[in-house]
Amino acid sequence: MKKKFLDLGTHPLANAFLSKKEIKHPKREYFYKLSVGFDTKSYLVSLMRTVNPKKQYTDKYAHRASQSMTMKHSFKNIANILKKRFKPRISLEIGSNDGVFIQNFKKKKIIAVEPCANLARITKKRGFKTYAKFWTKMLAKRISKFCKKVDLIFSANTISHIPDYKETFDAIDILLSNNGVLVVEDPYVGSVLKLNSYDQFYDEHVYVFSLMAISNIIKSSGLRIFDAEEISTHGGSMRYYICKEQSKFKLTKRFNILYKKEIKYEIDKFSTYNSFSKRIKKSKKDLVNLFKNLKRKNKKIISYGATYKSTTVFNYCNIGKNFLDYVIDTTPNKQGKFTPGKHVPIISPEKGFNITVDYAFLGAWNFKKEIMSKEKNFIKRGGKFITHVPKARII
Ligand code: DWN
Repeated sequence: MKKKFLDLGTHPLANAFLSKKEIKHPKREYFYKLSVGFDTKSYLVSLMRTVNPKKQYTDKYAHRASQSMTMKHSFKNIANILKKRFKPRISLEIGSNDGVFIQNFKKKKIIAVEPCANLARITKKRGFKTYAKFWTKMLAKRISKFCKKVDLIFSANTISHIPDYKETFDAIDILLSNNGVLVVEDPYVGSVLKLNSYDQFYDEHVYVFSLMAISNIIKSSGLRIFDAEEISTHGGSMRYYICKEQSKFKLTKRFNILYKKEIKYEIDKFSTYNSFSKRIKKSKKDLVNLFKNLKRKNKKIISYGATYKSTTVFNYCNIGKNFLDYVIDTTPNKQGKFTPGKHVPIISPEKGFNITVDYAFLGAWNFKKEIMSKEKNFIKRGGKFITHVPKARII
């Protein structure tokens, strides 16, 4: 039974950055109720209601995974590890975005699946076989006509975005070879609980997985987890190594250690999520008070990184032009647009990150290390960063 534990109010689509034209018709902006629940049987954490993927994954999709060095290095590293460990004859990526993972494979050795046409065009142009489709059993059957089976399926920050997980994993079972491996990485519920990072919840993040929950939901597709590792990307993620029920792979030691950790932290108890919800209410109050105090001192505050995550923070805490002068972001197709719901202008760092800025909220807090090392001059001249994870504070 799914029990609601967090109500974040009414939100726009996290990816719905508005153009100058769209901003003139604010009434046309789509809003939905964002609340999160816990399933007492499967232990799955998920949105209480989902948005139609056709509204979200269009040919205007804004996120470019290659906009961060951290992710480029992370995907290069895991690609080499997987090629070495599993020696796949042929691989496939579900949710290939702008090709930041598949670019580490020979073109003939990997197939890309990416429903957002603007992104699929990028990898097609680079010579990769790309299906601009949603991942379904029908697509898996179509691809199996082209290459029979695949030995490695990789999917980062995608499977958690697909409402029908039964369809997703059944489709994987169709295409994966008997001793093939599915590697999934997604934001980890253990990290969300530890960091109070409620901004991992938005329309695209239908699920925030745990080892326990994934193990439960893949069973009916004839799949099982045999290995797992916690990774630091995207604010704390988990990488799941999954195979067919009858496959040769044995449970690894690190899987058992991580599974025991989930039992210790009561990932399977509703009360864990109730206490999280109380911490989030306090986090909101503390962040708004921090902004109010800085504005009382006439400080100039911007946000660093027009992230989908910060769409949740700003619309939950009612942070907009009342506190922020603008948002800076390196992604060209976000510059000149306005943030979803709060309509704060987004400009390039070249234009906006200058000596007039006193404080920068870390919208892209998951890249804190990369950002702090990049912005040494800002810090040296007395500029300060603000974050909300794990607590609202000035860094
Ligand atoms: O799951 C998802 C993750 C992978 O990407 C998608 N549903 C949507 C998206 O979420 P996000 O926008 O919260 O992801 P990021 O990768 O945290 O976004 C970082 C943003 O910050 C990008 O727009 C690029 C920008 N950025 C910047 O302006 N300066 C990033 C860095 C590192 C920088 O130095």
